[in-house]
Amino acid sequence: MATKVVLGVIGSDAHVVGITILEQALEASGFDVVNLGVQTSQEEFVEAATAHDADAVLVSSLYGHAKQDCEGFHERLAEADLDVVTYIGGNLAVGQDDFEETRQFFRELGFDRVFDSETDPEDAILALQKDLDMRSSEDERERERVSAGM
Ligand code: B12
Repeated sequence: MATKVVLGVIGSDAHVVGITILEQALEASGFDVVNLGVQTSQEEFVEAATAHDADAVLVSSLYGHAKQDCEGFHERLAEADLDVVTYIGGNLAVGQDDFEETRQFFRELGFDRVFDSETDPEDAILALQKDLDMRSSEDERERERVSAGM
């Protein structure tokens, strides 16, 4: 079964080109993509991830309000009992003078990886494949521990 990825632009942001490119690149790499499009609320991400039993949620933001738009996002995912890989990318802060600070901010919010606007979609896809492989081998080890009564 193909890996399912939910993708969207969060908040009131209407920049559509980046996620369209990401959608195409993900599909070309064999992912099953649910593209929620622009101006997607946190609730819509959570509902789609639940409805499609997503493995990963990819959030895009270009217009400089990602920090506000993403506050509480991971708490909502946790409330819905969703244990998914989460990435965010785009133009994540106004100005983006120090991307390391921006990366740190979003890592602390709970995103597994944070990408800037220079990101080559192929690099993000390689990272995603790696993170999902790692998760499935951790799950496998956990199942073995449980069945061995450990
Ligand atoms: C085209 C454009 C618009 C168009 C959008 C048309 C459309 N429907 O898409 C219009 C004119 C509508 C627009 C409006 C606005 N825009 Co505008 N826009 C741009 C512009 C020129 C290009 C964006 C683009 O399409 N890039 C091409 C795609 C391929 O690149 P990308 O979007 O960056 O996506 C790539 C990466 O970022 C990354 N990526 C993106 N998301 C994700 C997510 C993940 C998980 C990963 C891994 C990677 C990833 O991968 C993508 C593919 O390579 C940029 C400047 C620029 N050069 O980036 C400004 C820019 C994004 N806009 C900006 C602003 C401020 C606005 C407005 C607020 C302006 C205003 N005052 O009204 C409004 C916002 C409206 C809204 N509600 O969203 C600012 C944002 C500033 C900031 N973040 O600090 C920018 C950077 C311009 C600038 N230098 O000031 N905009």
